[in-house]
Amino acid sequence: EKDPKLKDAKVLFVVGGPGSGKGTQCAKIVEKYGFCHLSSGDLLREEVASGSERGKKLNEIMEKGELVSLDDVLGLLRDAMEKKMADTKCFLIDGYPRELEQGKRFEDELVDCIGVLYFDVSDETMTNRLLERGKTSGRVDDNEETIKKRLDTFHNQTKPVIEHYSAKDKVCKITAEGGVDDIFEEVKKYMDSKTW
Ligand code: B4P
Repeated sequence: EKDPKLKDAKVLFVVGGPGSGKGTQCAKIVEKYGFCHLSSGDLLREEVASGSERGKKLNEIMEKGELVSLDDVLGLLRDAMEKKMADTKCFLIDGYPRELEQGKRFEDELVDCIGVLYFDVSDETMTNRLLERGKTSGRVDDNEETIKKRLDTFHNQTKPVIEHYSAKDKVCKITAEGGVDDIFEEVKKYMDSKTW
């Protein structure tokens, strides 16, 4: 049963490997198109920062580069979306779904997605970006060992999500090796091709 409170929500999933530029491009989309940006990673880090028992458990999992439980992420997203519905109905759901079941549960219990924006980047580029960010980010997962684990998690668990939505013709794949503004030119073409 879908969530009646989210019946009019328009959802764009934003996926890609760790460091593929999801967060960076979402910030630019918000600036130009005024969507509500919900990053599953940011929501989880906020929970960790609150110092709650639940946050401590989440931090251990993120430190290992693994996926936290589906119920935890879905609950955070649902709460955040319901709160924002009064301001906007257009949502960028960034970093989600990271496994097939996440996509299914979201669409069964919340609302269907309009499309999936996929940033395609080589492992080498993603690793370099994250190591660079790790110099100043203070994030528990921006180190060489965890980055390797996160890339494995992406290839094993998130790639099937992209295949699933590709088969439904819902994926816009963007080659995201270049500079931030060049990539955004491609993103705009997709955003302008839809009615939001
Ligand atoms: P996330 O927070 O989603 O982290 P991420 O994959 O690193 O993406 P991020 O948005 O940070 O990277 P971006 O490409 O913007 O997830 C962290 C962890 O949380 C996961 O490993 C997992 O444990 C957990 N988690 C999150 N969602 C979950 C879910 N749905 N289910 C279960 N667990 C979940 O930026 C990377 C860097 O590259 C930045 O420094 C940026 O400045 C730079 N950059 C971006 N674009 C660039 C470009 N074009 N050129 C050069 N540099 C660029």
